[in-house]
Amino acid sequence: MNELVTQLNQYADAYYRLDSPLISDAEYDKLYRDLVELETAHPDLVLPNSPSHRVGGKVLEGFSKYQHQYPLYSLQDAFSFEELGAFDRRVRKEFPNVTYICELKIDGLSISLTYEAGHLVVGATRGDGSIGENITENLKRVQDIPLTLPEPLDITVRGECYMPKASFGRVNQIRQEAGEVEFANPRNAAAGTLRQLDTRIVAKRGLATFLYQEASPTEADRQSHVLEKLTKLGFVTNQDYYLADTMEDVWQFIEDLAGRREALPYEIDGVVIKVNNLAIQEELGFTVKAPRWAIAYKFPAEEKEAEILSVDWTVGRTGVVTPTANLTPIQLAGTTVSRATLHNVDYIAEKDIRLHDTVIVYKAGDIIPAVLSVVAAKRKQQEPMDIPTVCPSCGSSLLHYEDEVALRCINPLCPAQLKSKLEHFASRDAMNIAGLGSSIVEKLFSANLVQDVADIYRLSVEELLTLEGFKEKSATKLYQAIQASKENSAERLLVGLGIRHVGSKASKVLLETFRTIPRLAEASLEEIAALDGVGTVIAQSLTTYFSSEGAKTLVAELEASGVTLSYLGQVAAADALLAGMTIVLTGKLERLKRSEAKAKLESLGAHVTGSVSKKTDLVVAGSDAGSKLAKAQDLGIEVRDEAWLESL
Ligand code: 0OW
Repeated sequence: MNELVTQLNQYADAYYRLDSPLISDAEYDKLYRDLVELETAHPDLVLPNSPSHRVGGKVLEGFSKYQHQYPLYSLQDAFSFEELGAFDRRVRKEFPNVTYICELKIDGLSISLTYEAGHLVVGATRGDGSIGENITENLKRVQDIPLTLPEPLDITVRGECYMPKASFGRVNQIRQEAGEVEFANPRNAAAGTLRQLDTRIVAKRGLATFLYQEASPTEADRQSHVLEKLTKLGFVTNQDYYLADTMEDVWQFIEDLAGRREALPYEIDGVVIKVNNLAIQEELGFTVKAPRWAIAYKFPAEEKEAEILSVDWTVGRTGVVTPTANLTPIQLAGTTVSRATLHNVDYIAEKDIRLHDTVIVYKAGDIIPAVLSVVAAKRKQQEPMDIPTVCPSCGSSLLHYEDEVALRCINPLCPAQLKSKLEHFASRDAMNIAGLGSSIVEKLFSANLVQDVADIYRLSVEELLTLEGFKEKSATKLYQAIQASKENSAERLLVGLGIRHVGSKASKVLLETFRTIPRLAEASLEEIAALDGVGTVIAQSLTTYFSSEGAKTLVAELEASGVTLSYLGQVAAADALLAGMTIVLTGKLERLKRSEAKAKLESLGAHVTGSVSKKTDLVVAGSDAGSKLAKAQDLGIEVRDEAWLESL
């Protein structure tokens, strides 16, 4: 067995990692069959690095959540040499002799691999950077990911999982013949594949990886040595990197790369420029979201011509009126595009964009397409675009402040704004009120049952029953979802208030520090700005918001309705065992009291709630557990028992 496993892994490595097969597929299959014969005869002797772990089907119920031991960061973006220059000046101010490593920015999705004693134990997606999904079984079917390392190391590594262009072509060919929707691009194909619950599908999709980081502590002194170390450990690293002394060198590499990008066997969307010296990386540190020692240069997006057929003006949550052009349909970056944003009135004026103009449209990354410029030579319409003077939603006059590019409706009772505010308040990353989406908000609003978010908590089942389409069951369900949302930890409420620049990351940091909304409301600008990764823009936005009468009233009303205004999560260290996990306790516990069990889970950073839902990450079930356990099993949620809880 040892001999066969060593041989087969060597052949697989040569085939998948080094792209240079040593034997024919038939010879490989013959050896593989011999191994499977032995393993079937002696199942207790199967080796951990046997290739047989990579095949065979497991159809999972769902993916359990995985708490990353080391957070995964995103990257600042740059779209021009000037922006790279600004980044370089910031870094060089502190470290004049800094040098960079330029790595191709693989257009796949981030993965994290954790090995214990040299065996792969967890493979996970990035998720939100601290909680991802456990997709170990799928990643074992990515042939170039080693199941075991040449040394018995405990190590966590990060990289990009992607679909090579050749695999992408083949996969879409098969989908087309099967009458299935084709993937728009290799990135979506890779993401869709790793989301597959049937692992056999993953094995056939020909995914690959490039590893680029050792997340656990490393003895390496520079990024280029990290890549060498990862290669020695059997990982695939991208050797098409470049060491640059100056940003001019970096730009030279980028221009050279732009010329050979199409010829690469995989898609890239830019270049990741990192300070090569790891000690300097350590000094520069991170913002809330991204390292200060790296930047991603993104190649300009693909562009196409189209005609503007008409323009829609929509009022958003903050009262900003946004113009969107309806276009003659075009193919752009693999998708059909028939709408593109015109950004704002200043942009329209600046570019002199008119109705029926032929315009250049581009799509940068995953953001929605935008109109870039007018093809003057094809101009038909002489009249400039007519800009609305009154709000399309409430008819009040629109304002265009000097220092702002946007047209604004400032009517605090503007229906469009109030509706968007309500939708945002109930959305997934905010109060997460299931069932309170745009259509229900529309009905509540036109029935004059709600004006602002506090009204949501005054709704009764009887009132909900008056809405068209609501029956006893659905009205009660929505009512309960609203009531349950009062239990949310206050950072969700803070997100729900829709304060500009205050998203879920900032909300978490703010409430971990200030603990309650009222305390945050009275915090000074300096106190808030002093928080790591928060800064003055967010601080200014918060102090302005909380000083307004409307905010004071709203917070008081929410408090009166019994909405939680305090941070419930223990300030458990980010790497606490259960940090960020939503857990439900059910059934009778033999040895622990329910309150003790709840306190223990919370001390490990968990958020314990009363009802099982899609948001639940884990259920701890004692004896005689009833409907909640059944629901957890239906939803494929991980279930643990009391003994597990005691073992923590
Ligand atoms: N896509 C890539 C790539 C790379 C990480 C390390 C800390 C922050 C960024 O090829 N070569 N190197 C890094 O370095 N990240 C990459 O991709 C990132 C991951 C998440 C967002 C980007 O895609």
